[in-house]
Amino acid sequence: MRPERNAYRDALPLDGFWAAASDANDDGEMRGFAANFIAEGQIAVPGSINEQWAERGWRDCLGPFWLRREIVVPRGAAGQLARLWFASADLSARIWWNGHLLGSNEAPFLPFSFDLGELRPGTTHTITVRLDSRLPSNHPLPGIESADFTREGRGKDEIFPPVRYDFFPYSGLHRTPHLCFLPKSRLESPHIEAGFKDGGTLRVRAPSAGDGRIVLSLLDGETALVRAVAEDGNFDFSALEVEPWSPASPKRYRLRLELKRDAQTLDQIDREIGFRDVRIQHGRLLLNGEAMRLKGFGLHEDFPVLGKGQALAVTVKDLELLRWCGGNSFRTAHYPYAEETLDLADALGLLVVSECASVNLDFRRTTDATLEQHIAHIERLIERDHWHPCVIAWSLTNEPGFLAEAEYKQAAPGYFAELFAAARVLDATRPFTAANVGSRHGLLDPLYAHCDFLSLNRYLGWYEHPAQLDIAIAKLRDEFDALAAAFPDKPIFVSEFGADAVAGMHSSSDQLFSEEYQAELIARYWALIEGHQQCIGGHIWNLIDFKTAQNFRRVVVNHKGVFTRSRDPKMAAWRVRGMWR
Ligand code: GCB
Repeated sequence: MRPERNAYRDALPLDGFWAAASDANDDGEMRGFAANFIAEGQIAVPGSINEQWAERGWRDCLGPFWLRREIVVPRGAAGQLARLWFASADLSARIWWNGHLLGSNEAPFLPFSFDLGELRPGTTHTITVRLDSRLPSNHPLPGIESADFTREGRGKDEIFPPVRYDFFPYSGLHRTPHLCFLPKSRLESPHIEAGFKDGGTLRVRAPSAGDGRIVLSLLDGETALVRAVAEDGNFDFSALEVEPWSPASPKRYRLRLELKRDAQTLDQIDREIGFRDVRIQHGRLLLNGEAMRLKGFGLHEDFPVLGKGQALAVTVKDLELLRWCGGNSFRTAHYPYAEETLDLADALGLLVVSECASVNLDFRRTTDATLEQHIAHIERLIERDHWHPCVIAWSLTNEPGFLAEAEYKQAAPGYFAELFAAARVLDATRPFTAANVGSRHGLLDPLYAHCDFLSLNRYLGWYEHPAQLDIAIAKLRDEFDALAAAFPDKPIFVSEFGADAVAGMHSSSDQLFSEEYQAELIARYWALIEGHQQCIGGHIWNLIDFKTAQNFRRVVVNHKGVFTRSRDPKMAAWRVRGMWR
């Protein structure tokens, strides 16, 4: 559960400079780095290490890297439980406390924590982190091994650093870790479902450690709309007189949970919640009963120097650019974003398709353990984000496959069936989807049977039929019609479409990489999306140019942004603004 600061709990941010060392031979653990290592210099947290130390040869390295810092326990810690909390440690990590292994984490971009017991104020402790971005090839976010390149008949260095996905595999403590101080009798992570059906509905399950009763208050500013007590922490309300949350009016209320014993309050946590209903009905996406069209973008967490390191100013800037274009939604392609991004989306009324870190699932390598891990990551994602009103759907994976049609159709259906079934148990209030790619797997991807709405990543006019927009649009229209006939109740959503454009490159005719062609392709797709009765919208790929691994298809960045990496508009941004506002 994310750190919170109030009269009962506190949290010490662990941002700042961390001592760093490389481990090129991957023998740091053997050499006792967990207890101590000779620092080569300092790395700033939050931040990716790759760009900070590019000059030392760290840019294209996947790790392992070692980071270490000391902390002095503050005076408020007396009598409290200390919990070391990482908002994420990417892409995987092992953590030591004073040289003792606390544990490891292999879920990229998700939080995890370790309970440390009570710490004596004034004592000094050391936190050591070993980061490693070399994920195994049977991970839900599969890594790539040189044997894979050989089998695929490709040069080992064709993509460098070697990854399956089209974003740079930045390593780092990308979000500020915290040392949290919690009351020993305390609340644990609550489950909160706020819906809207004939008024507000609210279901809360608030577990606690230590006895006491749980008091729930629903506050609108200073006014308490509801106040209720439960020994077991279970609450269910309906017909609450609340305003629904929507893009037009993202009204939020404060949900306060308190743990009390007699007249004494032992703990408190607050959440800004919103009441809304999302459902798929008759081929439409309904928000509070009204049909919604999703207009927006796929994004990335990416900025020069910071890499994937969090900076709230960049978060604000990016969501403001999205709104400037007239967008109402985005997908957290291709991994869970920082929790603050969702806080901001809640406040701005933006709709979010939240995606698990899973791209190009490699069914030649998946095992039972892959599926188990994938489900565990989805569980952690849903636990973290389920209470945000902005999250309207879960995307379980992006472009699974990497196989020819026949092999894929054999390996994938069983995996999908179990994945979706397990996910649906975790959240019955939102639709589930996953993004499929092109026509690699024939017209009827087995993925579709499990999706509540179909998410299509389509690059006709770019990777297929380049510079031939008439053919591209006609083919896409045929595909929409065929899918609508095959799945009359499932809305179609174009989860990615776009074209690369190099800012400043112009052409008077259809020319790949020109700003004109990018703008034209987007406008032609949008006309099709808007005009099709079963299409609920689309997300342009991408809002902003983003850095990728090195390969001959990319000039440093993927240029499909309608803004450059420094956030300046290309022609397409103005065109989209004209279309959407
Ligand atoms: C896709 C992927 C995305 C890529 C994009 C592209 O289908 O989902 O990660 O960046 O295509 O530009 O190739």
